Amino acid sequence: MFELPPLPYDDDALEPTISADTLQFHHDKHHKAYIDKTNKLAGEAGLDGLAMEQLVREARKRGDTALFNNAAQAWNHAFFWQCMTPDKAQPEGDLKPQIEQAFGSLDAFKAAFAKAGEGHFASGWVWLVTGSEGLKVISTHDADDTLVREGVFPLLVCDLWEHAYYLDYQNDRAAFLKRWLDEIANWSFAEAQLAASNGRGEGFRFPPQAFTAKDAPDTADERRPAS
Ligand code: MN3
Repeated sequence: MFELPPLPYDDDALEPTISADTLQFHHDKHHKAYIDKTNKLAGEAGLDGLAMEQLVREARKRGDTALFNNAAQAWNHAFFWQCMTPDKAQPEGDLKPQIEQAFGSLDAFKAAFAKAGEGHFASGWVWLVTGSEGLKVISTHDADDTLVREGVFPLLVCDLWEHAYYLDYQNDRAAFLKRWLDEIANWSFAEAQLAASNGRGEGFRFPPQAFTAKDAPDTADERRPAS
């Protein structure tokens, strides 16, 4: 059985960019519902005991859309919480030059990310990923995620579902994305993911390691892009 991982900060830690109300609803209601449905559907499918990453891939392989949607959303949200921080910072380390190489500058990256997020029709996610072609921005629809994409390793994601921003920004997704990038994007998490994609350190896995260190990952290979 999967448990709802707690937020890695207080409900009001991301204010005013994201209100405590939004974060509470988003985490305590939406994310919890995905976890609960995943547990129910995984049990019915005879897939108890798999890691969340394996479950997402198995559900996709079987064409079990309901299980895929809930398990992928359970994973995506756990990853998304890590992609935000109240500790303002700028990209450093290897991340900074790689962003500059791929996009020209940090501002150009932000513009590309915001444009992809704004232009994405309806619900989904906008990602910064790395792979054999270097850093790229992609968007995925609904629950779809990077776990089922060969050779793609996620560094950062922003939730484009209306529940992520509607209470605070109403229909202004562009304003949400701009402030998200400028004020709360977690560059040090993205940098740790980038290092993990190169075999240095542990990449994100469900549940986040701070939540249950005892559930240590079994293999390191699964987290790396199949380049
Ligand atoms: Mn959401």
